[in-house]
Amino acid sequence: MIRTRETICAPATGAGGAIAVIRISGAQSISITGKIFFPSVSGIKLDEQKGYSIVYGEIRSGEEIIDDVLLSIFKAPHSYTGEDSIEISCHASGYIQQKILELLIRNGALTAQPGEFTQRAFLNGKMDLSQAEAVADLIAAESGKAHSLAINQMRGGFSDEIRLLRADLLHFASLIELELDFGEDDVEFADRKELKEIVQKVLAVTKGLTSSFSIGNVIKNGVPVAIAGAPNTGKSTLLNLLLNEEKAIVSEIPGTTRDFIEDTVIIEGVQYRFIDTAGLRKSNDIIENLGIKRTFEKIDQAEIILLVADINQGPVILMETLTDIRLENSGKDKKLIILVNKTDTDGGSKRKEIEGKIELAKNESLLYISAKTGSGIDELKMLLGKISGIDQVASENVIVSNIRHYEALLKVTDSLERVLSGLEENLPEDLIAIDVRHAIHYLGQITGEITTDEILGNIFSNFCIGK
Ligand SMILES: Nc1nc2c(ncn2[C@@H]2O[C@H](COP(=O)(O)OP(=O)(O)OP(=O)(O)O)[C@@H](O)[C@H]2O)c(=O)[nH]1
Ligand SMILES: [Mg+2]
Repeated sequence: MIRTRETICAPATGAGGAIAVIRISGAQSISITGKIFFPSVSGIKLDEQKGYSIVYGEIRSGEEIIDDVLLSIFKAPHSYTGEDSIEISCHASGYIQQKILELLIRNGALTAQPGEFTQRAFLNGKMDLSQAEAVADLIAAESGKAHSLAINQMRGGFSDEIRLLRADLLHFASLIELELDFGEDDVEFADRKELKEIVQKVLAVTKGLTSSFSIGNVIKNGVPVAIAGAPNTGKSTLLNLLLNEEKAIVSEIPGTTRDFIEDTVIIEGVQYRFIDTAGLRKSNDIIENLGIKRTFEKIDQAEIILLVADINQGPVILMETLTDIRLENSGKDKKLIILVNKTDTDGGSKRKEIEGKIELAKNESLLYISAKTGSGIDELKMLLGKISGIDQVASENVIVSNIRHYEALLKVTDSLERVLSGLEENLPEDLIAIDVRHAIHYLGQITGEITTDEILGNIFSNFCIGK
């Protein structure tokens, strides 16, 4: 059930810090707060305050002084939710916050559900649904790129794009439905060529958007990079170097890493998820074999594979491992970076043996590195940025990063492809009109022009309390 009349309250800040903010929103915000707040300048009345004003005073529970606080007052519709709202800035003690919330509730406010403030902002037309979702992404953003993606979406970049498409399709629908009204007379108001052009134009955009999802998804969740290779080649040493932390155990005993080890790090504004795996070899050890099985699973889930080899093993062994990985990768076309490691142990002769012996496919690159000294690691970081494709993403590009939007756009594309083939096969207008209506419907789901309580419930229940 979506509630809209009640006045709600919740802490808006997380644990830690000196000051906490408690938020109240709804028609009774000011009167409820007025019952527990005592201004330091007597005679000040909360309900006479203008929006955007700040009042200093005490929160009291009967005779007991709970805290010295500042109230920020917002008047409908000029607030985040569009309703009258108050933010109480108090000291960040858990006791104080609990006490203030209790007092608010005792005076008629209800505890806010996760995302309820943002849900109200949406219901009151302060933002559309995709903008509301971007608020959650913004809070969760861990890297510069994820942040700019969320900010762009929150400011309506994505919504504008969707609205333009929807307007084009509504225009299309009006043309074709006009014909329907005159169905008997067999008139054709709409020029078929023009109709086709509209659909082709919209299709091109929706296809572009859906294909941007793979990049949007990795920007949001981090680019998964598997570190694989034969035992003892220096995979864990490389992981530790990239993370700048002694995360994985390193030893000269082959088969040290058995289970995979995973952690994230941000390089040049992009989040990567590096996954160190068990060394690949034929083994009779049950546990090691389980680890190797997991290595293949991790390779499967990765966008990029770092294949680590020991320069001292020479080209023959390197080709063998490479062949195995290529076999695993066939048909998947993941990007592969071959890292010939331990170059610090080579005077140059080993490198000469390898150079020119390995033919690289188009999705493959090769670098000489030393995980011990760090040589070649800057080149590796640059290469990662380049081949993940994220470097090329300009901040003004509209990119889909939300799976709900992605799924809706797939349905739009599907419907439009049916429209196009309908036009080509000269199907009757009423059949074509149905698919156009579907496409419009799914576009409307993204921005929330069309929505259900269930969709809203799913979206906002994933928010944090107080947002
Ligand atoms: N000289 C040199 N030694 C290295 C380098 N990288 C790793 N080593 C050494 O190689 C040995 C194996 O390193 P690890 O990082 O444990 O290798 P691994 O690939 O994770 O090995 P497994 O987990 O057993 O598959 C250790 O003794 C490391 O100190 C390097 O660049 N140069
Ligand atoms: Mg290891």
